[in-house]
Amino acid sequence: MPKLDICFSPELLPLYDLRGQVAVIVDILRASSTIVTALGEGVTHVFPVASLEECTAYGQQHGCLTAAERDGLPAPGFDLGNSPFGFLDAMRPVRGRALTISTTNGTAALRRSLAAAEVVVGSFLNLAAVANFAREQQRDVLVVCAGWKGRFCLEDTVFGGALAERLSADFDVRSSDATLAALHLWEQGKADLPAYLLQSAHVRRLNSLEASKDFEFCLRVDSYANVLPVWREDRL
Ligand code: 3SL
Repeated sequence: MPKLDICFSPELLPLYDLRGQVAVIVDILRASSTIVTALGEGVTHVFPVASLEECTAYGQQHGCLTAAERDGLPAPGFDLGNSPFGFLDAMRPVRGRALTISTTNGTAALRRSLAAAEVVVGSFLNLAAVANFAREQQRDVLVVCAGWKGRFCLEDTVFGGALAERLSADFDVRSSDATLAALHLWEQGKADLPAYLLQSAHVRRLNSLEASKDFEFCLRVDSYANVLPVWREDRL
């Protein structure tokens, strides 16, 4: 039976061998949720990049939309920040456009995970799509939590628990302490996810930046149940 494990921070990635595995990159608040929303709203493909310089260069090279965030705020000089609502604005339709995006933690975590056999982006919004893909692949899965500047983030780990619960019939979710811990956290929070995650550091950070509506949006389980960002060549 394949195994599901959880890496609590990209800083811990050197402890894992990603080769042959499915890496699920998770930055619930907000990069992975925003990427899923962008594709769900008709963006054709996404170039996730680590640096702002690459974001500018991809934007010019591909003539695509650019989105960038640093420390929770939109980085100056780009079309969009990292709010999923940037892709839901009827005044600025995104359907049919390509996108390049750079965020503090999420896109950097993705770029650090490319040794995996398959790299996908996970969020509560597309939990079903990620679970279905993992079942089809029948490979070990590593949930890579983007965290915050190398530190543990509650919401990313709680997502790991939600995915482990969905896959518990088909995957070994009991042999890693990290997965067991995530399952416990999910069990604590699942009845009322917004209330449970209100205590997390990044929610407090977003609230201070007046981005609390993003927080509620990012917790809508399976609202883009068929959207699966999969890494192919240089894009999702
Ligand atoms: O660090 C990231 O990747 C972002 O998702 C953080 S924020 O939610 O935009 O502050």
